[in-house]
Amino acid sequence: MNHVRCDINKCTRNEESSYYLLERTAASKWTEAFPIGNGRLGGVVYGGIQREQIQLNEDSIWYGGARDNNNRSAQATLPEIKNLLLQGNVRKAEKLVLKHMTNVPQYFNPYQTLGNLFLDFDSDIEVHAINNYCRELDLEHALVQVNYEVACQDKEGRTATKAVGEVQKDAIQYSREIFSSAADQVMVIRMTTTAAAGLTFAAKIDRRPFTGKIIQSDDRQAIAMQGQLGADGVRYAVVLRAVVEGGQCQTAGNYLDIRQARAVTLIVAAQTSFRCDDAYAVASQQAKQAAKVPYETLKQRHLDDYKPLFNRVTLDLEAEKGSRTELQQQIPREQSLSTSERLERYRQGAADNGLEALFYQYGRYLLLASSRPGTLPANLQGIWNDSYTPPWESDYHLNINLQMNYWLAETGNLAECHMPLFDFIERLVINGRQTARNIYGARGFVAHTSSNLWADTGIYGEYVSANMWPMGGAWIALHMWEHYCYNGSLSFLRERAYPVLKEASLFFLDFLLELPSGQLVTVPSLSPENSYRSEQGEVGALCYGPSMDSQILYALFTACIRAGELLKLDIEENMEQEAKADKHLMAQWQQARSKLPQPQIGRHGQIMEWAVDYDEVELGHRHISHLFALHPGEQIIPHRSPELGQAARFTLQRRLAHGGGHTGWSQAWIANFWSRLDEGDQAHLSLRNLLCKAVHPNLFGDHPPFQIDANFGGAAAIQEMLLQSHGDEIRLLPALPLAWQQGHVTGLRARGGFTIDMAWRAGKLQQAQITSTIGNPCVIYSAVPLTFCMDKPLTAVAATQPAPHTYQLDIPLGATVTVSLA
Ligand code: FUC
Repeated sequence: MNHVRCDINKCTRNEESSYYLLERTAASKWTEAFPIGNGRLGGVVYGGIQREQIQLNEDSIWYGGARDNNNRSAQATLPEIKNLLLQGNVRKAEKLVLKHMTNVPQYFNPYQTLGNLFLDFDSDIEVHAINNYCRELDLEHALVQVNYEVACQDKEGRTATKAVGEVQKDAIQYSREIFSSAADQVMVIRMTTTAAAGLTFAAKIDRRPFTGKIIQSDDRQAIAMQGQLGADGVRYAVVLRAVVEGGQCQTAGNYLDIRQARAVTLIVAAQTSFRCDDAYAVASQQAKQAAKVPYETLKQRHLDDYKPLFNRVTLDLEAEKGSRTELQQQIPREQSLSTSERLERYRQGAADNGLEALFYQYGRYLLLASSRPGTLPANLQGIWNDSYTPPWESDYHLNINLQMNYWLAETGNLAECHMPLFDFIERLVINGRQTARNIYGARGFVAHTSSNLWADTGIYGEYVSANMWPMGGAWIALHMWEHYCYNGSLSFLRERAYPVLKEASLFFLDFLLELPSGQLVTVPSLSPENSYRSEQGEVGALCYGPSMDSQILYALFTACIRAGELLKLDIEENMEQEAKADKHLMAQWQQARSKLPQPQIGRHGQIMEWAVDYDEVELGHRHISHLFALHPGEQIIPHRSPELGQAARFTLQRRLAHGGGHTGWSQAWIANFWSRLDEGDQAHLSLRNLLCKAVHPNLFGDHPPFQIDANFGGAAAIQEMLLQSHGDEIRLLPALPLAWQQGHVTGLRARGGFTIDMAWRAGKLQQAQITSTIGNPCVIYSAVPLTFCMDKPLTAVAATQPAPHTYQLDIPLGATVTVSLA
């Protein structure tokens, strides 16, 4: 370090934020680094002192081009496969499926990292000279801050050492602030120091060993990397532009060479040919535009965009007086435990309700950072991936993972974040029509277990016990119905949800096979990734009529029927030809639904996973697909069908007793199941297990390895513990665990069009405020008596009681009703 004059200057901080991840050392590995994103353009920030590394992602960086993945020999072989399965000849059927239905091509091409941004600082700071290092991911502002100070040397060249938190008067302070802006579609890295001319560094972007062509801008203030992801893959460009205050910047070889600056703003822009013809032109234009805008304005535009979305929901799981968690909450931020220390203490058995609330808000943060209108949906890793060959290609898995990514969106008041999924589903419909026709000779659309950038719908790869599953499209289509249930938009239902639901249903009206018993079943299919032992002693996964399929179809036909009823009302007077034809579909949906196998209780007392009460091969299997009816479905509502509720409870216990829940997402789903069974303490235990065993130091979910579904599914479970609204009734605090004795939540949304705030104390509802956003009647289920009061004019609200424990009240659009215990 040079001798420089140091000013006393406190680290620049944002106004205090309640939700943050904090560390006191730079990340030494990717899963310690902090993720940022604007839905499309993401980064994982390490916070190094000599070298800063930001690993970069752009959501359309997928290797290779579109492929026809429909095995053309499928249709001819399908009747034989069906017969074999009906006769219990599983092994032979699986061999035929491998050759004739799947395996074209043998594997997917992956979603990949965009590369790395490296900043190599021109200084030789000794480690002991660094003080007060702090790296923070502030969820309320969606930015990473890195702050540290460097002790000045005395005349003999010695640097002063001092205690943590102690501010040295003549220390030099360094600050970095990094965010990815949805408003300006760029990543912004701001660096400042209190030393005059204190920032000298070289910046480069690489993609080793696949680094593209590096080009320099004419004004020598920017470099860019351009390349293509395989011969027919997308072409990409990533641009790095510097705005330097009080120093110089020029391009030098592959670097931006920045010298003696007081402050520097770096702008990163990236585009691919998936969205624009000339990725370089668009990215460099975006970077140039942003570079003209003062840093504070860029930051303000980012905050104006982000904060209103994030702040819609607050969650405080206050600790009891005097508990260790409460003490932790009172500690000033400077001295508070780092996130990894908190996690470690939690793992040792300490309570930390604040950490659980943080995990909830981290889920919402990650959804905002990986899924915004106009982007691709969040894949297996959201948008964050540092590899060229990530696990499962970091694809879209439609047999639980992609769905789980969006369980949080509606109740968590981030319905906009659901939109990329709907755009994607509409692309699935286009490809899925071809697949339905080519593979099955059926109408409508079908999608299987996995998909990718190109929204492929065929049966991919060699792993038959996962991929020969034609239900991905039907399940994911239900998300569009769910979106309608929350916002009540008939135009969304008519123009977007209904066409998709209808086409999903058309496929099954053709594909379902009628058994001699009269039941309609799917075949060939499977219960995701689990296998069974047949009566003939064969072990396999393929079968007819797995329970999950029937349950998904029950939900699909129900959604179609309800959508049909709603839209008929809406369009009756002027019914067009197509709508008239759909009238006939109503009858077909009703009939098909009535012939689906219902959830059945097997010989162990469990919900049966298959149409036959087979033995499971892996009793603790991570998928618990046959409880779809409990969650996210609503066919099993325990207080309405207690026997099925009990069987569902037993199914979970049996899975867990045999080691179930060993992956992050599986544990998250289990927490949701327990919530639907009103088992708050069990749900909380699952959440604890998730945080203890299945998160990385940066709280990324761990499958292992990193998979983001556990973040979203775990956060969804937290809100499911606090509020449920399936089965046409709202339930307040249905699965509150003992550990959350008091707390409050604001801004959660319920189906039917309500926004709900709640406060509770001593484990009991203190007050809830329900605001109507549509004007629908509000039905509340509560085992304890409730009273209701309207805000304007302040009047008691009379509620009818259509059924035991059920209250129905009219809340005018925009009005708020306060609910209290009677
Ligand atoms: C499903 C799961 C696996 C993994 C993969 C991406 O198929 O069975 O555990 O999560 O998706």
